Amino acid sequence: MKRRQFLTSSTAALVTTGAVSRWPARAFAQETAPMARLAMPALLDTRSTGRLSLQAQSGSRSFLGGAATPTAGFNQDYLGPTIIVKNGYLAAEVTNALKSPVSTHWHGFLVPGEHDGGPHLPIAPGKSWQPEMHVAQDPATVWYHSHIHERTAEQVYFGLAGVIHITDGDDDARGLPSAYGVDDLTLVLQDRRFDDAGRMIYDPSMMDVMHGFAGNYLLVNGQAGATAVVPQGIVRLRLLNGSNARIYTLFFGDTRPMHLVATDGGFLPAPIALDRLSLAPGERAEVLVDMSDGGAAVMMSDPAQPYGVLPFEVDPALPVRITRLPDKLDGVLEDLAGSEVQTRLVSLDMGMGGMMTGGGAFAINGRPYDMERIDFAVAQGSVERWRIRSTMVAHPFHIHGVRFRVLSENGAAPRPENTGWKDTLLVPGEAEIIARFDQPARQETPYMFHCHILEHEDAGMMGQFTVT
Ligand SMILES: [Cu+2]
Repeated sequence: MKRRQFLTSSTAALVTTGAVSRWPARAFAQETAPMARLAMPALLDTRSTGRLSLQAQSGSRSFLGGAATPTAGFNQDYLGPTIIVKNGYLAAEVTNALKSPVSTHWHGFLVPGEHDGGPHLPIAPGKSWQPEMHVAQDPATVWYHSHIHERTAEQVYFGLAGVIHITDGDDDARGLPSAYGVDDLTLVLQDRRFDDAGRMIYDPSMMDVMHGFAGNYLLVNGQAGATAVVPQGIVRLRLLNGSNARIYTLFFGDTRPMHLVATDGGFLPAPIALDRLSLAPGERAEVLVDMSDGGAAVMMSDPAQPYGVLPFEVDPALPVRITRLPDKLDGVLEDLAGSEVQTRLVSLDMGMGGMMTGGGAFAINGRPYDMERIDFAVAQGSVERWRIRSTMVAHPFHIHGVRFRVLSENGAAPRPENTGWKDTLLVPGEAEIIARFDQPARQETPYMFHCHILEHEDAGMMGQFTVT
């Protein structure tokens, strides 16, 4: 099979790099039909009710057409619905129908610690959690996932995650595609490991914990080998890296650009044309892609060792709503530099020495995560500058309860895709960020700050702080 055929075929979801190249490439190709059409997650629109109801439940799914695998999801077998939210009152109810505790962290929501859904807010089996929230933030693509300490990696891996669109209904005025699943696609990128029988497995070795658990297949919205079918115009892709550890460097095989319009925390002031887009675990990006040439295109990852992520096909029968790229957007990037009252160093530590003596291998500032220890207190409403330093590998760094700006990356100006509002940032080396901590978090329900490689986070590369 020629490389080009491989990359554009229905087995394009196979990740071919590294130790997994022994995988029988076409074992499940027949079951994943040649033109399986990519489906969107179900919609859960809260805009008229101000309410949402989620149930964490067990399920099973045959991802590759082979054996079925036990899974978990919110309201469904694997992953959860895409929740549409507008600013205002939002009453959530999350019920746990699983046999172990789960939580629901709203990653990107700017809500108080008591509503944040972190490790201090477990939902016991058979119980429910009812946070009554007030959403007041810019439109953005955020997400939700379980966040039980030492179990986050496994719970997210088997499906306890979903996407949230915060919307103000003004995307028509912005000239942005907004028809869900037609010209506005939600794409959850996850690599997963499958055994020879097609069962999804999670059995991290010590090396997997060191590097983060990587899969040998790529799923988009829980589907392997599917093709996105889009109208012959401008298409919006809301990308979430929902993988445990894999970092994508996305590009199109025919080199067509991606026009970045939003980062984790909201819109940019204007689109930024990118040939490549890095997306680390936890990060989101919204890009516009021009499909008006009617040609097929393949989104790929890793220019050095390319593999297919998602093929696109144009269906001329689909309604075309947007035919030109917007020149400007209305994202406002507040310049916080100079107003900081505190500077902190956050060292994301990973050392073999600690591992050999048992404990301490994964830590922040030398201390592994301890639920009973508050690492520091931030004054509510104050601006702080944090210098983030990665050891051994590039770690994606996430802070709960805030959005931040990137001041520098390795001493230079931030890369174009990191110039907007962020809540998760890949740090290869050192970066400086700045944020205003507006939301409160008490000692009982502090905010987390951590590496978003889920195996690192579970192993202790996490800390917690209050905002009072
Ligand atoms: Cu890490």
